[in-house]
Amino acid sequence: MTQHPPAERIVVLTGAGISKESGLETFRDADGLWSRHNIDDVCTPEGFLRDPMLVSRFYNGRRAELAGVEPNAAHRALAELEQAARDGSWDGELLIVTQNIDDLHERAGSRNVVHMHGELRRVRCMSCGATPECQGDCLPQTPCPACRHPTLRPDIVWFGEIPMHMARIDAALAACDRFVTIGTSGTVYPAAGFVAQVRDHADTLDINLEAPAIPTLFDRTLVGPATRMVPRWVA
Ligand code: BV8
Repeated sequence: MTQHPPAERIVVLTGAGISKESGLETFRDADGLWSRHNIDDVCTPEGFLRDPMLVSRFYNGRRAELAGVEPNAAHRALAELEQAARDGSWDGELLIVTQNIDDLHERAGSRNVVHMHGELRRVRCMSCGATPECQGDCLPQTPCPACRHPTLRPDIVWFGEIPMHMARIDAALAACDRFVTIGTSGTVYPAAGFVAQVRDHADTLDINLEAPAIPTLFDRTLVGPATRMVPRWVA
């Protein structure tokens, strides 16, 4: 029997704003991470080469924070929508492409999640390429569990590095009929360019505390906190 494509194929792009009400900081809000950390020092490969201890401490601190927070109603609403597709009560397909490196989507129950900027809960060995889980601190001298070399780095995409899973993301964007952005300032590429990539074939919606910088980019906008607006959109 031919497999009919689902009635709706939705791609959701999330940014730091979806995790804000869980207690994690955003980047570009007034009190955000970039108000206290210099991007070049902590979010570039050059910064890591210059001072691996500073960068390791930056990510160790965010990993420690992550252990103390929980998914919120926005993460849970997306997980429930995916569950509806799995149990057949919704004839659709949902892929979450996240710029976030936290694991709150997964802890809310989402399985179709692509981390295009990497994940806090993993590190990467620059000698053997292993990407072991990392629950606690990882320091420049921490030996890789696979090859024992002290050459671990955060498994994170820094500025100037190529985002992960781009082929899968581009294929999903080309096939989607609805594209929703949640809690992102739309300032970092290539993620910020996704809406332009889909506008000719998908309905586009932005969910954010503020109206989008270029409102004409989206067919619709829902302005308000993610924990209120995402469950309303999913319902
Ligand atoms: C690449 C690491 C090539 C993880 C991050 C000149 C022009 C255009 C582009 C460039 C340029 N020069 C350089 C570039 C490329 C560069 C770039 O885009 N620079 C920008 C700054 C101009 N990009 C890159 O280098 C990327 N790589 O381009 O490689 C390539 C591309 C494709 C294919 C092959 C090769 C790599 C970018 C990744 C950098 N890594 N972080 C980490 O430390 O977390 S970026 C960082 O910004 C985070 O990943 C974050 O996710 C991302 C985006 O930020 P947001 O998530 O949007 O967060 P922000 O704070 O900005 O906004 C929060 C929003 O939430 C706000 O709108 C707020 O209103 C809202 N909000 C707050 N509270 C709530 C809420 N919304 C709802 N409810 C709430 N309660």
